[in-house]
Amino acid sequence: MSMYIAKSRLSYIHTNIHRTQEIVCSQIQLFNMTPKILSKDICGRSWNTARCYILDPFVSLACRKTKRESNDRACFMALYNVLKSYTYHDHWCRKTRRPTSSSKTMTKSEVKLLGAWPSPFVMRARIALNIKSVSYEFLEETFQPKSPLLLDSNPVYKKVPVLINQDKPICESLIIVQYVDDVWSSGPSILPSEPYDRAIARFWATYLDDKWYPTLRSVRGAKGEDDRKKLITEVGEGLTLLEDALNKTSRGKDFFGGDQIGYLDIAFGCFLGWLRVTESLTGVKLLDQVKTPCLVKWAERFCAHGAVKDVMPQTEKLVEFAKMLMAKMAASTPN
Ligand SMILES: N[C@@H](CCC(=O)N[C@@H](CS)C(=O)NCC(=O)O)C(=O)O
Repeated sequence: MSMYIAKSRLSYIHTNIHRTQEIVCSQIQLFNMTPKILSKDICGRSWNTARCYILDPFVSLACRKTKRESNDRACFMALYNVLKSYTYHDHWCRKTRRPTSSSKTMTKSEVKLLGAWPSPFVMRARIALNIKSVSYEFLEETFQPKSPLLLDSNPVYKKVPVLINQDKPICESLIIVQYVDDVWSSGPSILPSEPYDRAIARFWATYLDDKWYPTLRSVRGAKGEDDRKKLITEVGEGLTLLEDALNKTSRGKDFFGGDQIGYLDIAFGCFLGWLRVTESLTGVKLLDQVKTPCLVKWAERFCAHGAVKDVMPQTEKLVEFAKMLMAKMAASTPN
């Protein structure tokens, strides 16, 4: 059985989200069916075109979500994101190409993510896939030794994450996030639409990977108290720069990406777990209410976000993992 949502209902999305939720959820519950959206004319497109694009790659995501999670809210959110993107004219124009094989709905086994639970870089890929409501198989890499799949799919760096889409591997977390944004372009956009904003987001993401995070990581391996203090000061200075970047790029909204989590939110947010680990191990508050008040609020919002909260490891678990790494490092370092 199918569910039909008429065009008039689409307009509810913007004007009355709660009512829309009721409509979608009640119909899903009522029929326990494959959602289908019918509209004679959406944003000036013909019924056939609209039907083709809406039914083909996107709605089945909502459908699969309901089956898997038996959760009306999750189903509604997936459906809502689909509908929302179709009511934006500019968004619609980007989607008028016939879906290529790579943008069609993929079955679970077609998308795999090779990762490791404590890895902040892996979290980036997971958040991006969650934002786009893409189902994927998570393959935990233990590195003992590195699996043949990892060595085959990332022979250059031999690191996780590796996203494997239809047997094609994509390596490097930030490249994966951009790839996910390109392939599943129907979902909420991850990269900013303006070239300048994209450039700025990429600038800060590169700063985080090349400078800020390596400094944070080296706090754990600091040689002596002076070295540790110097590194902590550098981390704090970086956070002040990022506080400023947040104020500029968010333009008063909740995230670096504006109203929604975007590229820079993902690039930075994935390090929050390890930032807390460093705070816990050193006893120094790095994300500080006085020095970086906006980042403190942003971090709370980021961690509570639906695409993030299930993939953000618990700090205590990460602290245990960090202690194990430090013990291993100490054991292998000659006196
Ligand atoms: N620049 C890479 C970094 C990935 C990375 O460092 N991954 C770590 C896990 S957090 C890894 O696979 N380490 C295994 C190794 O270095 O042998 C990215 O952004 O994906």
